[in-house]
Amino acid sequence: MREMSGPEAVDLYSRLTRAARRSPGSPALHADGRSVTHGELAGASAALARQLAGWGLRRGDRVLLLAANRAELVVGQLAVLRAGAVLVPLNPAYTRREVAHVVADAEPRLAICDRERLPIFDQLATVERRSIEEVLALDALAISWVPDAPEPEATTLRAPLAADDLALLLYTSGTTGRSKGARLGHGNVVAMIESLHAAWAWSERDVLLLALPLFHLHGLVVGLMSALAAGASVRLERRFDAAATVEALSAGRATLFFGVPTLYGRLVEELERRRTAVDLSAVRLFVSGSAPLPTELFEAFRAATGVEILERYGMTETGMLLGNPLGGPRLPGTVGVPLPGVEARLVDPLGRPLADGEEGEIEVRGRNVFSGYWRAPEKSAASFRADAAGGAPWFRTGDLGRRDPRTGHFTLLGRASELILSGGFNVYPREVEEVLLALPGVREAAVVGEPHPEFGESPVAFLVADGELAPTELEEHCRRELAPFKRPRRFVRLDALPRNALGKVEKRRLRESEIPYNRRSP
Ligand code: MLC
Ligand code: AMP
Repeated sequence: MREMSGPEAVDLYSRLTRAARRSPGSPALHADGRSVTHGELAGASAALARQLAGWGLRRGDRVLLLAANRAELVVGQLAVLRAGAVLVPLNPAYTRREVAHVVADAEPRLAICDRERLPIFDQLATVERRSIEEVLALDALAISWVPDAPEPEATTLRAPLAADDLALLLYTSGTTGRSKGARLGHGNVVAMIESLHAAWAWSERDVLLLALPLFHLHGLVVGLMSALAAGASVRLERRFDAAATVEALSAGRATLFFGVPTLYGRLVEELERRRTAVDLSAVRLFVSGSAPLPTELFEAFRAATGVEILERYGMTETGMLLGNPLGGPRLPGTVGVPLPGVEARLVDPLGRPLADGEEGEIEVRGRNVFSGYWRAPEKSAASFRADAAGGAPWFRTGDLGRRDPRTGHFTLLGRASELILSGGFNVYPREVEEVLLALPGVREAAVVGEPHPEFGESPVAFLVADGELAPTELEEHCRRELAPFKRPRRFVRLDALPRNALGKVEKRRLRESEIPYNRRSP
């Protein structure tokens, strides 16, 4: 991997706007019918960064972003980085309770959101929103699309940043039921981007069709930021529409497409529905990740298009880790080999390295790996393992896998934690259980993932309740407290939860149980 030097080595904003200095007139973003060049994007974000600095935004301040995919959101993200502040992106579908947790934990000084999301900040309790000094609607920001020429370096606004200065605080994981902020420094994100540039041969001629949300690492870093840093361009969609995607791809409007398996499932349905052959040859690479790509889906996509999807594996805490090769064989059911700059190994429960062919937990290290969770020193320490040879510590992914002795490809075998992956979004059983337990009458709750044809997995809730509990009451409660993808697809009422001799709920038995379907009827 080619190492960068100077501010671009560690300053994410400088890296993202390098193309504005080299080829300002080249296309950067197409969104909501508007096309913007790299120069215009840098100019708009520089102007907004000056406004934010004038308002008093300081280096290291956290800024909450709560918005749908749109050009103004990209300007807002870049402006925050340019000002030396920290991006805290959040799902705009989150409920009051979900937003409150992140606000209380990250203590942002500023929030920037879509106009429709303004009311959620009024719904927060005074104590929850005490850190927020201002909430700005994206629609009210005066964004001027004037190319940035006079002030090309981000560092004119502030002292130079170091590699471990925070760039992103991405809320993820939460075996305790509460999501934690993964602290990604400028150096981490630049390393993630450089690794993908090398692995997938990004060039300024690339056009990425991106319909993934910009509040997760996949859409934000793997998609948007990698593209901007390569001097390439992004066709940013508000939401995924299979028919429009097939139209755009077959019309040659993109060279790259990134999706979660759910999107590929919908693309295959659309392609099969059309019956006539569709030429997708303008797209040089289709990538899938964030959740397992079933082998049948890989084969169905190949049958419909002649194209092999490249499956890769990563995490919010680390960026992308393993991937099938760009040039070599893409083996379905595997997530390939370590990406440039990433070291990966398998260990047993005591942390002893395993031989090829043996099953264990995947551990990784590299400049891409985060420094820990926000204000959670114990959780952070527990997620790393010291290196026996005195080298850099290993991050414990919690994912189980095996490496094929012949091909060197890794296969994922499941997770050490109970995380449910629904359409590429994480659902933490504990959070859903806590929400259910807050409803009067619910005595015990256990949430597990069950296979779902479209989303891969979906949550199902097993409940022990006193007296009558109307299904509508449960649904209404979940609608109030949980974003749609976290809501249990069905509720099953039991007299008691299965427990082992130590009193721990046996989730495996629930997952494997033959309990009748009993849709939404506790
Ligand atoms: C939508 N719905 C979901 C859902 N997405 N339900 C469960 N799980 C999901 N993921 C529900 C909606 O609420 C709605 O319910 C119904 O499905 C139809 O909605 P839709 O409008 O068709 O959904 P859509 O907007 O098209 O969303 C589907 C999707 C989205 C696949 C585009 O889920 C998505 O963007 N997933 C990607 C998540 C992601 O980027 N993860 C990356 C994490 S980073 P109803 O009841 O209202 O009809 C990471 C690291 C790495 O993991 O390795 O990349
Ligand atoms: P997140 O916390 O949202 O970053 O999700 C990271 C998790 O997604 C990983 O720990 C994996 O369990 C899962 N994941 C990502 N990519 C893949 C993949 N290609 N196959 C299976 N699981 C994946």
